[in-house]
Amino acid sequence: MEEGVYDKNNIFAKIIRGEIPAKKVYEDEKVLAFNDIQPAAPVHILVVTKGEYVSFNDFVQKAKAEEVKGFFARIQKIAEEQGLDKNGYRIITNHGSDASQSVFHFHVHIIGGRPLGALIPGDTSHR
Ligand code: DGP
Repeated sequence: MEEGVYDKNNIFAKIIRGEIPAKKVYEDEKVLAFNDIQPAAPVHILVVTKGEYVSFNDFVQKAKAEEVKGFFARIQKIAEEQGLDKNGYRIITNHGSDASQSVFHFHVHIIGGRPLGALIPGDTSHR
């Protein structure tokens, strides 16, 4: 894939269009949240924009401030609704190859439901 070019046939675009099933957690006109197919923890939700952004960079550079704020405010609400506030949770977004981004439609992982350990596997510096 050419870097920075949005592919309308990426897997999350297909989930948004209803062409591929997903276990939806939340949906409105701008945001969709669904369970990750390979959960890393008891709660592992992907929150995606309905707007066509390749990654975090693309989203922050192109989306209006209101959309950026609304997206992150929604992540907080979903985490709260999942009961993650009390014990904590982690949000992750992977941009590009060093971060192993594998789906090129901007998304944030909400991960929680157990102690999550090191920030990066094998790295004990944040324990
Ligand atoms: P990332 O590395 O940040 O691009 O993570 C992409 C995530 O998407 C990864 O945790 C697995 C998940 N995923 C990939 N394909 C599907 C799918 O078809 N359905 C669901 N629910 N999740 C998927």
